[in-house]
Amino acid sequence: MISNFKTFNKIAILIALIILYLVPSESYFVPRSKAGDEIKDGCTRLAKRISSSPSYDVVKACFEGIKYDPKRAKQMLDVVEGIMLNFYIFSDQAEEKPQKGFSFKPIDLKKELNLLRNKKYKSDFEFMMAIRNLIAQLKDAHTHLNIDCYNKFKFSQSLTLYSVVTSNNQQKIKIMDDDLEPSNSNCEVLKINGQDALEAIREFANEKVSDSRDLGVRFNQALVSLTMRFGEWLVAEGTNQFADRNDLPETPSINYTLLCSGEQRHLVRKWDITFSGSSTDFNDTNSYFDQNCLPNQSQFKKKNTSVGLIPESTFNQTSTSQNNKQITTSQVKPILDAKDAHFYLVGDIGVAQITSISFGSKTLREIQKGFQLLSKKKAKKLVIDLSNNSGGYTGAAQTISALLLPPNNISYFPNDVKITKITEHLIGSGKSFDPSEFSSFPLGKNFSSIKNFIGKNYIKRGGKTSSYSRKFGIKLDSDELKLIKNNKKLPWTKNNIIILTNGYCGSACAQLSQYLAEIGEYRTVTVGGFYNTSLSFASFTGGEVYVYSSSGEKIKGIPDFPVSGELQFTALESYSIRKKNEVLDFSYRPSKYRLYYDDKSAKDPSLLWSKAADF
Ligand SMILES: *[C@@H]1O[C@H](CO)[C@@H](O)[C@H](O)[C@H]1NC(C)=O
Ligand SMILES: *[C@@H]1O[C@H](CO)[C@@H](O)[C@H](O)[C@H]1NC(C)=O
Ligand SMILES: *[C@@H]1O[C@H](CO)[C@@H](O)[C@H](O)[C@H]1NC(C)=O
Ligand SMILES: *[C@@H]1O[C@H](CO)[C@@H](O)[C@H](O)[C@H]1NC(C)=O
Ligand SMILES: *[C@@H]1O[C@H](CO)[C@@H](O)[C@H](O)[C@H]1NC(C)=O
Ligand SMILES: *[C@@H]1O[C@H](CO)[C@@H](O)[C@H](O)[C@H]1NC(C)=O
Ligand SMILES: *[C@@H]1O[C@H](CO)[C@@H](O)[C@H](O)[C@H]1NC(C)=O
Ligand SMILES: *[C@@H]1O[C@H](CO)[C@@H](O)[C@H](O)[C@H]1NC(C)=O
Ligand SMILES: CC(=O)N[C@H]1CO[C@H](CO)[C@@H](O)[C@@H]1O
Repeated sequence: MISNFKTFNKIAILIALIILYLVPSESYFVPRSKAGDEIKDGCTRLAKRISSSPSYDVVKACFEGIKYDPKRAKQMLDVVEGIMLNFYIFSDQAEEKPQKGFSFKPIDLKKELNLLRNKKYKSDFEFMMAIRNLIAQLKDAHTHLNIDCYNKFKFSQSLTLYSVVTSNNQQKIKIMDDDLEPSNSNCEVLKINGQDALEAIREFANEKVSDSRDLGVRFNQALVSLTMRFGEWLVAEGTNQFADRNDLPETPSINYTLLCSGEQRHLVRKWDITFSGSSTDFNDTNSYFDQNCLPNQSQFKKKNTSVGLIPESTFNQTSTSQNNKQITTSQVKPILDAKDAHFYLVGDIGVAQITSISFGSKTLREIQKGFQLLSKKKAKKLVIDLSNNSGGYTGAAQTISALLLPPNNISYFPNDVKITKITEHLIGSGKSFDPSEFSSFPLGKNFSSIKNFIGKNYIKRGGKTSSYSRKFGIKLDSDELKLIKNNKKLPWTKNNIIILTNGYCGSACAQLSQYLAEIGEYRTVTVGGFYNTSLSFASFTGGEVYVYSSSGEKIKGIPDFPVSGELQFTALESYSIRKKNEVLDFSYRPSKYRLYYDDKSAKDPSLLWSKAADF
């Protein structure tokens, strides 16, 4: 077997070499001056290993072999500048200093993009990552630039990390499960690459995680979160970011110093690399580039709207680890399961655990039934666990708010959109921004005309004055309105409803939790984060999110997306109702009460429900 494999390998190498020497230097190919008969083209080496786990060095060599093309780079910068300055609702706000409690750098996008324009790059990879990282520094989970060429690999340490606060208030990093060496599970991590482990994760969360403007929430996302699926706790997709990465890591391996049952040991762990690109049908840099980096022309769709609304959660919540966990607390009694909403009784406490907001009217009816069942079973309190919830439809968030809060309440925060020469043309019936889908705020009337919707609202932020539309709400559909109308009043009030999150309750989930906290005055509890440091109960509220991509529609005035990939961005912003001019994304709202994980609750989060109910 082994010798067969070797022979095969040699033949393949030989063929590849012949091709290399026959093909004159191609535009994407960077010749290297290494001597010997080793294959010089990184992507050729990668092609041989693509279906097993390719090595870190080979992936890196393939990426770095793709030549920097000033023309393509200029087009990419023009796309990002055009989209971000015209559509990105926070382009001015991002320049302002963060409110106390948040942690991010103010960014002048135009200035930063100009700096990137004037820099020299060794490769296309270096350039594309620089622009991707600039967008990531906004710390807005709704807004990111994905480059298929370099973001179609998953780099995994094959282990999950978590953090506990011990009974004597020490915060520690630990390994939850090690898929390769199970004997490392439950060990404490003392050091990572020689640095204090807690400090290393904090630094990683600060620099590399962009899911929240709150560092404590980013810290939670750097570590593992469990989410409920099919009656089991699974690793929530998008968590465990320190050990599961989408960008090429800085080093080929990570060196952990572990403390296992009183013994210190070192673990040097390489990245397990898998590829999910559009095609494995490549055999050198040139063909890798054509297959995985260039836009796929046949995918261009013919639609009316220029930018596609993504009402759905963009984060899949699927398992990345085989180590599923059952709910161990015997006192948890399932009441009803409705897609991503699970209803339980824990003693006399009702629990609604909601892990997404991507609900249609059928699921919303089930959710309504879940609340009613808990009421029928005489639940004395209601804990709404919104941890690990990346959102979904704003209409569903409004409907759930309306089911819980007293009737005749407006159930949404007002929004607006940026008005520029380019966006103005996209406002109208059947277009990207359709005023007939919106109602005026606070009166809830229809907008009489496009001009009426656009209004004359100039707001100064970050030293710049820009124009914004009138404030508006997003209309509910007839099913949602019917559901609310026929809702039977629930027995709980702000004195016995508690919202629990790990801070990662984003988008439509943030709309829901922040509305319930602000208008319903519900109590909020968060878990995780840093010891003795307050933590936001919601992140990236946004309003609505749009994408500009290589496979979507074109926008007049913005160049085509030059590579296969997408730029996703926040297009609508939501405002507080009580503090009229406060933009929710930039308003630091920590939870009133705090919980920390211990060894048991990190592995079975249902243990937190009765603790949260005690506040
Ligand atoms: C590489 O791909 C090209 C185009 O598909 C093909 O013509 C060539 O034979 C391939 N070379 C090898 C070594 O597979
Ligand atoms: C791992 O780190 C420890 C100290 O933190 C060091 O002694 C050891 O040599 C390192 N191992 C490798 C392979 O880098
Ligand atoms: C999210 O993950 C954390 C950490 O494992 C857990 O405590 C929390 O309860 C989870 N929440 C949901 C809704 O899955
Ligand atoms: C391009 O897109 C079409 C349609 O989605 C698909 O059939 C085809 O395989 C794609 N080609 C590549 C190279 O990804
Ligand atoms: C495109 O817009 C026109 C005019 O607004 C409309 O009549 C047509 O049905 C739309 N087409 C699609 C595919 O939505
Ligand atoms: C999410 O999962 C669905 C079904 O499992 C799949 O079709 C879809 O491509 C996934 N989306 C992402 C962004 O991974
Ligand atoms: C407001 O607009 C909706 C369409 O979105 C329409 O059905 C409704 O009749 C309008 N209401 C008034 C008062 O014009
Ligand atoms: C918690 O932080 C406060 C200041 O923010 C400090 O006064 C207090 O001593 C801290 N408590 C513990 C137990 O570390
Ligand atoms: C927006 C709005 O009208 N909110 C109200 C909802 O109901 C509560 C309690 O009745 C009021 O305090 C809010 O002002």
